[in-house]
Amino acid sequence: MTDFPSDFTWGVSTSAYQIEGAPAAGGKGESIWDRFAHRPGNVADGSTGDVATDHYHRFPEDVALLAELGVQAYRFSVSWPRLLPEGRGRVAAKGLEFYDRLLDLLVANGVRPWLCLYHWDLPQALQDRGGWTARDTAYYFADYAELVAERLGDRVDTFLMLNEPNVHALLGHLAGQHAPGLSGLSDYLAAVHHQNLAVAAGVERLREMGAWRLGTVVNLQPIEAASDSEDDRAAAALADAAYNRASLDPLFSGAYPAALAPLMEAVVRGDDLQALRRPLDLLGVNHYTVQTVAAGEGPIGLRVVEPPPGSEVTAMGWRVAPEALTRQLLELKERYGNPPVVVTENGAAYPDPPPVRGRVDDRPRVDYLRRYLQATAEAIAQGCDVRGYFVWTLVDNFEWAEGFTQRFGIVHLDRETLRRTPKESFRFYQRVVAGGRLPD
Ligand code: IFM
Repeated sequence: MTDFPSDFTWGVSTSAYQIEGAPAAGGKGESIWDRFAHRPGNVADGSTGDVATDHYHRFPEDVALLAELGVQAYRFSVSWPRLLPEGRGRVAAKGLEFYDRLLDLLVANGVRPWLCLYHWDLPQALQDRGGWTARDTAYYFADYAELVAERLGDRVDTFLMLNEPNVHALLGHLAGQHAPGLSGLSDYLAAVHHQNLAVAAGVERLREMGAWRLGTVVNLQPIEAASDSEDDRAAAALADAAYNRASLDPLFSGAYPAALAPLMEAVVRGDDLQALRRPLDLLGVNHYTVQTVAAGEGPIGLRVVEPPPGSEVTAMGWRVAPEALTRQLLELKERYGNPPVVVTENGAAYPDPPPVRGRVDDRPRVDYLRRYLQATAEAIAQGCDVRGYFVWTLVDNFEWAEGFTQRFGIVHLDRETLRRTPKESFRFYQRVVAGGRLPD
């Protein structure tokens, strides 16, 4: 048996665009993902988040699943354009009502709401003004955070600022694979910096308003060089700076990592760097895999190397390497002085079989979760201040550019009927949560 600390927080994570559907209900405004997913060729199976898991209408069923699972916390995101259709100014009362009802139900079921303010679905109206390439977006974000805190904050346990600004900047503003589909180096650099400003401005605003626990969320993964050559090692250092450090170094030490700093000069102004340094109550770490990079073409001169044939990978093609999570958590401890950390996402996509007599046999996911939980426990044993673990995700949902081709849920979704069926991994996680330990 592997025990976790008795005050460890067990949870599950989701995000608004991936589950809610109802893209225009209650006067919701268009988001950049509404626009991007509808453009042919952007999503693998041509799907969109128009229906998603229909959580907007079925949230009572999803909260009942959370209660059955027994988790103490639920991390979800609020859709900015559902509350502020134009991104600022006019508030959509129906949008607030939806989150009001969700929060009430969570609290009534003893599930603590962990509210993430932004998970990639920027109001299109703000994109039309430059989105994250515009500095003003950071300050509109702080105004939006204030609105959420004022109107919904009385039931919120923990506020998280942005989800994975590093991935949002890289895939959405450099690789063009995610909304808003940009691919210029200057767009990328601006998106990195302005999201960092948004985190700082959001934290500052909420600190003035109340005593919530405040954090933000990044996706971290160790980066390995494809070879020992100087070029590959330099490419790995740059990838590490862009992926793992561009959102965190400014927050913890008020500076950009050396490999990126000269490029960032184009967007940093005056005393920005001092403003970015903010104490947080916790850092959310999303972790899935490890990556290998080599020197290559492209705007920042590197390429991602696919895992060699025969590697153990998930359906996303991501290497299964639980020891990399331990390594990642230890690295955070060394780099930033052991901040309080919560694993806010971890999980895996596999081609699950369909339900048979109400059961879904997803043993590979159970195996993945077991090994990654063990890796989390190992990091704790080595002194990392890890305070919680959240599975990604509750119900199979819209996996961005992969659409519905990838299933990450511990609950199976029938896309025709929208029926939810808990998988074996749900039962496994239920046991982990109930006992606070990893069963043999
Ligand atoms: O589905 C995503 C989530 O939105 C952000 N983190 C990674 C998950 C799996 O790709």
